[in-house]
Amino acid sequence: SFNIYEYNNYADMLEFMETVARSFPDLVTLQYLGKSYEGRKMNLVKISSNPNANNPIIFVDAGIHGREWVAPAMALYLIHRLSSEQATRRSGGVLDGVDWYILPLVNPDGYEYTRSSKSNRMWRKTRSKHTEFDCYGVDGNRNYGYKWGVSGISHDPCHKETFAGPKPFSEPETQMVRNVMMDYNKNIKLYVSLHSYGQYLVYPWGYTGESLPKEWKKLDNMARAVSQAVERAGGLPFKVLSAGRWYPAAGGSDDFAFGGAGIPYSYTMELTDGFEFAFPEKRLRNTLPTFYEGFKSFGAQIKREF
Ligand code: 0X9
Ligand code: ZN
Repeated sequence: SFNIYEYNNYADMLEFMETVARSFPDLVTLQYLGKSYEGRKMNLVKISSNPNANNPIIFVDAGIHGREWVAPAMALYLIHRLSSEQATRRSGGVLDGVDWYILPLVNPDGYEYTRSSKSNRMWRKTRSKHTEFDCYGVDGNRNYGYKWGVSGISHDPCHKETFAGPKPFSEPETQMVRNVMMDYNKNIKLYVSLHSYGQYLVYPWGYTGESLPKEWKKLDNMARAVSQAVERAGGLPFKVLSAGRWYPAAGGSDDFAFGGAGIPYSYTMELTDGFEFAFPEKRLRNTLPTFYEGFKSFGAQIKREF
C-alpha cells in the first residue's frame, strides 16, 4: 500500500492520485492522457485554486528514466504538499496565482520493469519494440523532436542507454508529454523534468555546449535562487549550468519545451548525490522536504514575473 516516503509501485501511485483528487475536488483534478506502450494508464494531476483565472502554469514531470526512482517519489511528494497545504491555507501563496500540472511517472513500463527483479534494476529506457531484434526500449530523453539526433545519442536499438528511437516522438510516453506542452504552451511558463542523480539543475541548450540561449542569464538566476532555497532547508546545493556544458545530448524534453514549445523557463533537475540510482528509501523523509522548498521558490519566482 502507498506511503509517501517509500518507493511505491505504479498501481499504488495511481490510487494515490485518485485519492488526492477525491479528497480535494475543488483543487485537484486528473486529466487522462492515454496509455503507455504496455497499456498503463497515464494521468496528469492538475492543482489549481482557481481554474478560471488563466494563471501561469508550472508543468513538472518525472521518471522518464525507469531506474531513477527518487524522481517520481518527489513528484508525488509535491502533489501531496501542494494539495494539503492549500487545503489548510498554510501554503504561503504557492497556489494563489499559479497552477501546477504534474505528471509523476512518464515511463511506468520502465519503472515497473526495474522493480521486477534485481537484474533489471538498472533499466533506463521505455519498453517498446521497434525491430525484429530482441532489443527493447528507447531513451525517452533522446526522443523529443528538437534537434533530434545531433549529439549524445545512439541509433542502435540494442544500445541500453541512449537509443534515440527510430524517429522523433516514436514513443507514446513522449507524445503525451509533448501534447501537454503544446495544448497549454500559452500558459506554461516553467517546465521542470525530474531525474536522478548528481544534484544538478540544468537549462537549455542540452544538444550543444557551444552556445547558450540569449535568455540564459534569466534561466541561470532562477535556478540559483532555487538552489539557495534548497540549501537553506538543509539540502545540498545544485550545480547550475546549461545541460550541454555538462554534456551535450540532443532530443531531451528540456530542449523541446524551450525551443519547440516556447516555454520560457525549462530545466532538468537531477536529484540527490552520493548513492547513484540507489538513493536509500530511509532518507526520503528528510530529503524530499528540502526539494519542496526549491519548488516553492520556483512558484514564487514565476508568480512574480508573470
Ligand atoms: O542524459 C540525460 O538524459 C539526463 N541525465 S540522466 O543521468 N538522468 O540520464 C540529462 C539531460 C539534460 N538535458 C539535455 N541533455 N537535453
Ligand atoms: Zn534521467
